[in-house]
Amino acid sequence: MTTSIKTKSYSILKAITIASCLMLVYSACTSSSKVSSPEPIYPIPTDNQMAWHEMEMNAFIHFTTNTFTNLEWGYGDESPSIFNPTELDVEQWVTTIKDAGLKGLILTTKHHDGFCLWPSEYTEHSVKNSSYKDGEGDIVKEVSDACAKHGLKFGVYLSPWDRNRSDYGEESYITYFRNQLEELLSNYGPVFEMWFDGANGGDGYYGGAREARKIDNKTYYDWPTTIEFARNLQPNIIFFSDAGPEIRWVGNERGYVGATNWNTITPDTLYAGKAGIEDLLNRGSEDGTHWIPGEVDVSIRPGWFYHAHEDSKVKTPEELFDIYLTSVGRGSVLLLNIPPDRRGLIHENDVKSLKGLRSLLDSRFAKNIAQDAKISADSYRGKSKQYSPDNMIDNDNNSYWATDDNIVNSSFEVTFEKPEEISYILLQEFIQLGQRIKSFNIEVWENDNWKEVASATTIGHKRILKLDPVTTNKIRVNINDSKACPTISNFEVY
Ligand code: FUL
Repeated sequence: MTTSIKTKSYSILKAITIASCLMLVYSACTSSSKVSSPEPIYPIPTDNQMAWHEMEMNAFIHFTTNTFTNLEWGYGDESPSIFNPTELDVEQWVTTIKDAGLKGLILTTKHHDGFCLWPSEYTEHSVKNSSYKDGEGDIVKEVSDACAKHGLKFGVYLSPWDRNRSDYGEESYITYFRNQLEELLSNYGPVFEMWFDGANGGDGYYGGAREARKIDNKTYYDWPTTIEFARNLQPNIIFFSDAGPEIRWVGNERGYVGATNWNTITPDTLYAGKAGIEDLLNRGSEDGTHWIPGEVDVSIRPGWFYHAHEDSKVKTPEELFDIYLTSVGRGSVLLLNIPPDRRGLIHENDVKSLKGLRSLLDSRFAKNIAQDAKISADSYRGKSKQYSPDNMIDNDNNSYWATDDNIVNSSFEVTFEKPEEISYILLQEFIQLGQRIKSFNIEVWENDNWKEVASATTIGHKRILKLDPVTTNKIRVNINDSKACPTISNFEVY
């Protein structure tokens, strides 16, 4: 009896000891509390920039007297009375845009011709002297209200260059410009983005002077003061211009950012309208001092404004899909221009293309086969579950795979239950800790060997690689170089 009690207590003790050891080993392997998160690699995005990255696709709306004169750049002498959309329906704009999956809308409240889509109290050159609603209309209000109603974010384009104003080029015009900004940023609800165009072509009507005027792009607008003024009115606003401060142009209007696309750039010597910086803007700089990501602005038609003769030249769904790959698929945001016609409607051909784009996106990215695959990595940070490769397929962009600090090249692998045909690979970096990855490649398992099917440089918010379709049961992603330990939040395969 005594012996058996002793034996029993010994066994219990042994079991407890083994269990404690196992728990210790387990917690050493999985505990997250002991493993610190990677240090950020600066610069990093602000919360407002992060929200903008996540929008991915927005609409640009170009609408002014040009729609009625067939011009791209109005001279500034157009009579407001010619602005007469007879069937204007902003609900149609907003629902078309929303159904295509775009998240925001930026409206040209005033283009270079100076005509204002809202009844500004500082000029007569506006809707208040147009035929639209007998001068009682306010298109900025209609559009911002429709955006709020349908859950699209609303943004504003206000052309700095004004070919109508007699005082363009003088100090008083800057006051006029800021007064208009104040109206736009005070009376139309939240504004997520402000678009400052770098175009300053020179000649114009200028209140009847009809001459060429030159301003110094670098100093005339005093951007820092204007931006601070605007930010006081809309604390969450972000500013686009050639040179930022929050979003940069990508150096072309044809629909692509660089295949190498750093969200970082050094803005010291940049300013809106500066010539010769297109390549730099297209790629960004690996060692840039500021987070200023690129936005790809491109029109669904050849022109920015509606012209009936371009009805047959609307980009096809396939062309728009390619633009999606070279903008969103390279870590940028797509700003797709969809200009309303003279009726005040988005033309049927444009609606058709947008629907087509939506169905291509839905069908080509229908089923992420990485989701049900097994994933493993040759290393992960402190062997902590918090940084395990599973975080890349957990549908949660706030969790990520990371390696130890000293490891800047590392691989991960996904294995499918059965061979699958794959055409697209999608990766996302956890950019809240900075953009890190400099080069990576993709291999598939074929005839008992790894075969490279793609190689690329940067990832950023999102990278989509289109492959020649290949059938395989295993994919390996090799991160070959990174500024610091890589952090990847999402991996998808289609
Ligand atoms: C350019 C402008 O000159 C075009 O008319 C258009 O507004 C485009 C988005 O930006 O610089």
